[in-house]
Amino acid sequence: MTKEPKHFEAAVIHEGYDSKEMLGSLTTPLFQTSTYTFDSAQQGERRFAGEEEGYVYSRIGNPTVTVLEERISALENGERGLAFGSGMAAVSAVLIALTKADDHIVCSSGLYGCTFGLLSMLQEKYNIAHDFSAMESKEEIRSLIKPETSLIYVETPINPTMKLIDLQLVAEVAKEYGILVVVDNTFSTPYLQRPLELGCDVVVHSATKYIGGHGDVVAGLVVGKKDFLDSVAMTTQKDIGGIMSPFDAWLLIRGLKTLAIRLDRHCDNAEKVFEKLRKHPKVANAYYPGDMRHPDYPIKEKQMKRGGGLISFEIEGTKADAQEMLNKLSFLKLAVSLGDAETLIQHPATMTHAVVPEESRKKMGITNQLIRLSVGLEAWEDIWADLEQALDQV
Ligand code: LCS
Repeated sequence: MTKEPKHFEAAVIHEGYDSKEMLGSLTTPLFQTSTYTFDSAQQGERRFAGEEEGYVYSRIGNPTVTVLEERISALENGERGLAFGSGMAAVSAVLIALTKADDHIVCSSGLYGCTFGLLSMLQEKYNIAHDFSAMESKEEIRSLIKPETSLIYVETPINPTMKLIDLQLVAEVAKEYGILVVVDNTFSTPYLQRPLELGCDVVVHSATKYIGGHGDVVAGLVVGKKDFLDSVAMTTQKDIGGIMSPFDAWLLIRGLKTLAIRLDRHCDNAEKVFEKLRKHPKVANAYYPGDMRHPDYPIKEKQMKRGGGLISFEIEGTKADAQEMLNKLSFLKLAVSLGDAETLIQHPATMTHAVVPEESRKKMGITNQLIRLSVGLEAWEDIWADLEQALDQV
């Protein structure tokens, strides 16, 4: 870009791409290529030695993917972005890059099921231990930090309990110890929350969700300081190789253009549906960070533009009642994933967080009656009508 766009709504459309460099093509061309030709053997040598800029092989870089990486980096206000083949590829590339055998990680007391699974695997294979923390005060976090603690890993809002973590508070403690804070910003996207601006060091995304927004891609993104991302690019990205395909990058560039307007609609709908849901007699508890009664509402006010598109709620009754309610839905889709145009609803204890042992699930607040709702872009009245008729039948 010759002139930087000022607003987020312009950046999601323009950042990282200049049509003048691409024969005037309005949309980003799809470079569906695995490799790149060299003009001479010497040029190939210079490119591999890093003495000359240019593409060499698509596991190490691809022009379509580069546009997405530059765009997400600008949106998160980072220095560099990297794209991966899934959110878990992004999370694992960062965690493996930042740890060595016998290290220790402090993490939020609630994590996506496969992130929990990855931490368990790191513990088993490399003795990288972890402790969960509610992160409600600096003292509590400090009490868990050991000499071998190499990072703090935070999800906020936490999947699926919708609890929030004060990112500035966590970043301040991490600075005292010279360790990094990694934040999974999947639920908020940079439109609603920008962890790097609050002092955190690395942001990871499952771009499968709101960033793609259309349920057609599985992808991951990482943003942070150039030095760290350069090292990830040349180690856990290049050598483990969980990269994003050019076509998926192309789809994400397209999806990102409408991120702001989609999220505004997701939030509008979630606010409306939540107000109805929390008053329904079959709903025992309902959790939405945009609700003033949510215990973490002050944190939402501090760091999130709006409450997001996800709600979780507990059915009055048992696991069987929760499953019964899901079976009674007529057009709302019973599926994992989130952030799509379609409203998606799922049962965390037996689906997204089934890999988490029951004891740990209980500590995280994932009961058998808990249901997670990703409020879609349909008319909220239609979403509520379907939920209401299903609840009425429980
Ligand atoms: N981080 C969070 C917060 C997630 O919710 C997910 C996936 C991931 C990372 C991993 O991303 P993936 O590799 O799937 O792109 N969450 C899912 C969920 O809640 N339902 O289905 C997948």
